[in-house]
Amino acid sequence: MSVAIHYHEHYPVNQRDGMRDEVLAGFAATPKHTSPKYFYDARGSALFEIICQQPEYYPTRTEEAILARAAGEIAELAGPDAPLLELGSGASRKVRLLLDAMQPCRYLGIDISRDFLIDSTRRLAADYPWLEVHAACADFSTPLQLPDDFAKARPLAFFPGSSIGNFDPPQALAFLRNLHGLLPVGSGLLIGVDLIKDVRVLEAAYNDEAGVTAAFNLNLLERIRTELDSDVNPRAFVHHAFYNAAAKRIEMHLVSKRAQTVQIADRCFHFQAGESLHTENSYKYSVAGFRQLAARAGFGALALWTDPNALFSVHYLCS
Ligand code: AVI
Repeated sequence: MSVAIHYHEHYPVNQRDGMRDEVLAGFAATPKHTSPKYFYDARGSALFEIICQQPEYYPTRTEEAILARAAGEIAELAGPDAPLLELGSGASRKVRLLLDAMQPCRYLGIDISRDFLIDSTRRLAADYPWLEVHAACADFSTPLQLPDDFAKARPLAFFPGSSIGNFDPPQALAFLRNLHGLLPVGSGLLIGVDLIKDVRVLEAAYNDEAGVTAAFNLNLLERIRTELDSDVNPRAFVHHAFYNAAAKRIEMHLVSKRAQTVQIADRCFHFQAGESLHTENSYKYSVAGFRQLAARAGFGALALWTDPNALFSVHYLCS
């Protein structure tokens, strides 16, 4: 079957230059850090999908169960003519629950990982022949622009997986404000948000037995090595993830096994033994805490669903 996908290139940034400059700045900073968006090359995106299937990583299956239960109500709240837009669409599996319930005429998937986006929108277009499928390769942590068909209607924006938690609170607020400005009045935002819970459950989710999260974290160094002309050796670092209760976040780090100097694009960076590169934060919220943040961005709370163990929340916000 032939499928029509409309590709949008709103963000003609030179991605490799942007990554090099940001990685160099992060390695030069104290403490050393990198942006989690650089996890998602093709291998990183594939590893993330495997993380989502690990028994310890509860967010994916919990959010899917919530969406399966709430899909009918969500479709009613969105209304019959709402196009669907998905931020950070990844493998676009959860969105199928919404497509089945809403039967929208148009879908736009936005993701930073181009090949992954193309694959997943192709699969959607093949499985939903009645759906007009659009794809935009973009970094949704920078200002976005919607294609006309979406900007003129009142879309339902879907931001699943608690990806909002990978922004620091000021960035999360800026992102939500930007999204609020982008969505026409009367649009909805359906957003998955991971909840604060027992530290053992949280830490197990980021330290799975099979070592997939460790491979995902270390793949960042492999990406730097191959894409940025670097001699960094991923085997000289170890994965470390823990819950920082004061900051309400899981922190992921790559800890240097020994004193070493790493070269990236003609610059040298020294690591002491035990020194870490901070690669990700994953903030956890209370329902009230997240509603406050959303309200500061201009969103009203319309509906909320959680699971029986209060592990995860899905908020329906209105702009
Ligand atoms: C994409 N994001 C919401 C995941 C999270 O849980 O913060 C990324 C992740 N990092 C390690 N495991 C999963």
